[in-house]
Amino acid sequence: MPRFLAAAVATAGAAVWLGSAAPAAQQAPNPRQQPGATVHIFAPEQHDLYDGHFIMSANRIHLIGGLNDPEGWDHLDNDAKTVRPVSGTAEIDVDEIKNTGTFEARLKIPEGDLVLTMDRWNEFSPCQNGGIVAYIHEHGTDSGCGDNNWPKTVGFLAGWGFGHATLNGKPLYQDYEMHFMVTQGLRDRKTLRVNYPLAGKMLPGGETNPATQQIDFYIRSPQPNAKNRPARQVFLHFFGMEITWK
Ligand SMILES: [Cu+2]
Repeated sequence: MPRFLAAAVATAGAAVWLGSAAPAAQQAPNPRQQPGATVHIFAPEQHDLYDGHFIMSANRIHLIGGLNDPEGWDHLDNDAKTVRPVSGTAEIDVDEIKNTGTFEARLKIPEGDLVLTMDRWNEFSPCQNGGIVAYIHEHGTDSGCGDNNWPKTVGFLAGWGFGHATLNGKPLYQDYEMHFMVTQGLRDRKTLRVNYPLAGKMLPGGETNPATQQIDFYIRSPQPNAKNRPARQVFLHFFGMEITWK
């Protein structure tokens, strides 16, 4: 039984056993089953024709901050103060079932030609389902998957692993952690701001705009640095405002 189905059955069983004495809030968050959701869709693996093969291009890429920012930077930059457009694309061609395939971004940044390449997919947490997963809720404080650096959102496709970067053909980063996620819109299409945490948030679906779609991706050092946000020595972070499914 796929892991998500097993978790759902276990959760349902626990709810029955506990009866009406157990409020829904006490159930462990399930990244595929959000309490209060009014749309239910089938998981990818519940479709006869699901082939697990996602081919996507990401465009309108933006870099947050810069390569050589002095310590104390904010590379989440929800206010979009240090965001700049860069030319180039991110190309994804993966098998979500087998956890194989490629992620590569080729970008022109102020310092030159930057290439980010995923070298091996890796599951850092069970919700990542082998390193590549489709159709889960991620991030926020209650999605059941990921940290709260981003709002809770539907991840149409996400991948985690280790990769490297080159700048003008020379090694820049090696064996760094990488993550990409194609999600509902987190950034306003005009201001590029992330409205998170949202003051006076009333609704459970997270601080996203499901009328838009985008990608975030980063390469980050294993070395921490508490003065930076996120608290890493390196956290090179991009987002893209256009996604093409092929
Ligand atoms: Cu993510």
